[in-house]
Amino acid sequence: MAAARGKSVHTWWRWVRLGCAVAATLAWTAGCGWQSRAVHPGKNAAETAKPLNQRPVPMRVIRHGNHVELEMTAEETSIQIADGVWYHAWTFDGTVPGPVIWLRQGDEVTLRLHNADPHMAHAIDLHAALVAPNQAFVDVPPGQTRTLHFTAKLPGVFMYHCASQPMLQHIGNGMYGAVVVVPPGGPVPAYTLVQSEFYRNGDFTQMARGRPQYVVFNGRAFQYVQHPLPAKVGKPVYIAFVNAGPNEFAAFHVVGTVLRDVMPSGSPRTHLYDLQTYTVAPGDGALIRLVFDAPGMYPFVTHDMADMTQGAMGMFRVTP
Ligand SMILES: [Cu+2]
Repeated sequence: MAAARGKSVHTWWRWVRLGCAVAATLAWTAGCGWQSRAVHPGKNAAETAKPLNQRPVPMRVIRHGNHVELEMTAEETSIQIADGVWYHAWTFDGTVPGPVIWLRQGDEVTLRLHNADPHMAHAIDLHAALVAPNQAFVDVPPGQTRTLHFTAKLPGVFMYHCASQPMLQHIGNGMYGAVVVVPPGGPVPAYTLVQSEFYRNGDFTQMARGRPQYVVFNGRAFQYVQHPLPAKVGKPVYIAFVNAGPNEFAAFHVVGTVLRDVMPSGSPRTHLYDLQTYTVAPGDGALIRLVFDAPGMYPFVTHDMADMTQGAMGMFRVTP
């Protein structure tokens, strides 16, 4: 039995090595040099003479009872998206994805967004906020700060992202993250996974055509193959999953088990039980309960094989 499991993992590792090779080849052959006529994208990394690499400024969180004050910073920072591959990213707080915003249902939130990027305006759109977007999700010019207020009325697993135009480019360059709103007595997820894509040199042509160079969990290809996520036999593990896109659908699947309980958008009002694979559209999320029956290594992937091969694969290491 142990030998059979060993063989299975060996097979998946061969997939990973093949995936890395294919991704490298695609990266090398990808084209560039096209500008959209429908929208006017900013310069991509290859066109910028001296890309900024601003120091990450961590999110500031101050909580008084159910009043939560958040301070976030839009900035340009270089990040590592695969082994030896750096990307000139547009970010919230210097990381991709941006920080997870943890809230309790009913929290009154004040969010100050400071735009430290000298090149362009940025904005923030939080799917957890039920507000008028033309009032709340407005552009913040370079060097300025804007404040928005919302109440976390609904529990769930939500996306946030930059709302400045062209949004495809701002999200494609790294401006997104997860908001997790936990209801009273609700489970707190052990892991947050954000699926997203990177396009070669931030090239807008490739973004518009939907041809990613890498598809990743939490900003870096295959990172959880190299550093598996721990879990225990028989102990439920809750995953807050967000698909930031900007283009690819996620087909979340865990090899060797089923998704025992899926709450679409993380809403506790809907439960789907014992699914083999669950589709998460760009801009959506889910709260997923897993239970592992035996110790071993369990790959988690998007079952879109092209996307998996480009980096959207990780491992759970399950112990007794
Ligand atoms: Cu932006």
